[in-house]
Amino acid sequence: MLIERFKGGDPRALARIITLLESGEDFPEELRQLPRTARVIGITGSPGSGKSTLTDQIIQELRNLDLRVAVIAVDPSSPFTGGAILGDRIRMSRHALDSGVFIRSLASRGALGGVSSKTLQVLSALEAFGFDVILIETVGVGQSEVDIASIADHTVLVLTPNQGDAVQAFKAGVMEIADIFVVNKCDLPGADRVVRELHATVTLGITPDWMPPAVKTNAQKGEGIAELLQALQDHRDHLGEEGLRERRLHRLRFELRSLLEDWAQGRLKDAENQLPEVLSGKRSLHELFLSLF
Ligand SMILES: Nc1nc2c(ncn2[C@@H]2O[C@H](COP(=O)(O)OP(=O)(O)OP(=O)(O)O)[C@@H](O)[C@H]2O)c(=O)[nH]1
Ligand SMILES: [Mg+2]
Repeated sequence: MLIERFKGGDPRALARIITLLESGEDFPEELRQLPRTARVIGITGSPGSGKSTLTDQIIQELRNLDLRVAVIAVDPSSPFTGGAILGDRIRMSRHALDSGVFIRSLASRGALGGVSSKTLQVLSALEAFGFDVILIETVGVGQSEVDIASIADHTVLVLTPNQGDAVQAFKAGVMEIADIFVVNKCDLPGADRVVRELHATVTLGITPDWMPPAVKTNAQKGEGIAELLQALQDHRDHLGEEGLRERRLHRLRFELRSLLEDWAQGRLKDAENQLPEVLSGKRSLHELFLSLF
């Protein structure tokens, strides 16, 4: 049975369940009770800032610590989708045969790239499967980077030196989501300037009393990755059990809201057909509204 194989740790059963979730099946009841203990790290930033390359390096470091790692890439354009770029395929292939690593890409919701309730269900499945760390890569355009901060325990915002005025490049509300800034591609000129800019402008983020640090990395060469992991650990220590609990409550709230939104969307579709009756005065809009429940 699929669920038994899943519980027995068969990655093919996990992949199958994720496919079923994606096609709209409900989350299996038998898996709901399994504990949720994975650390969830959100990695977001502009297109091409090096998120996948960085993720690949983080996987490597975590594997060195013998942690089991899953990656969700929420973006159709991500190299994780199957490697439009040959280089990415080669780069990812080093983890392909590692049973402690599971990588899956998921379509984002609409053009804004928000995190959908399906993505959250996949996250739950990965947690239930027993991964120690789950990395979620989202492209920082539109809604996704704000969503990611609602579901991750730690949110990493990736910037690059060639972004011009890096801090101004993001729209209001985005800088605030970062628990940790990464200035990637630090081999390019201007990295120190971006770090200075961050230090000058960044105030407290969403974690109380936590000043988000800026870590310089060269993801291509694997430089600065140990420092990034240390920053993640510092943030974890800062959160403590209470802070971590807060984050998880936040994630559950987000998940609940997503489910409600999906439900409301469905009901709206049903109700739209009946709007002509409201227009012709056969029934009131309020009556129609009440009939939806
Ligand atoms: N010079 C330099 N190039 C890098 C570095 N890290 C990544 N790159 C390159 O930047 C390009 C984009 O890297 P990706 O990891 O695909 O970036 P991404 O943010 O995942 O891109 P999207 O998922 O498409 O938004 C690739 O050609 C990488 O090789 C770095 O530290 N220095
Ligand atoms: Mg990518």
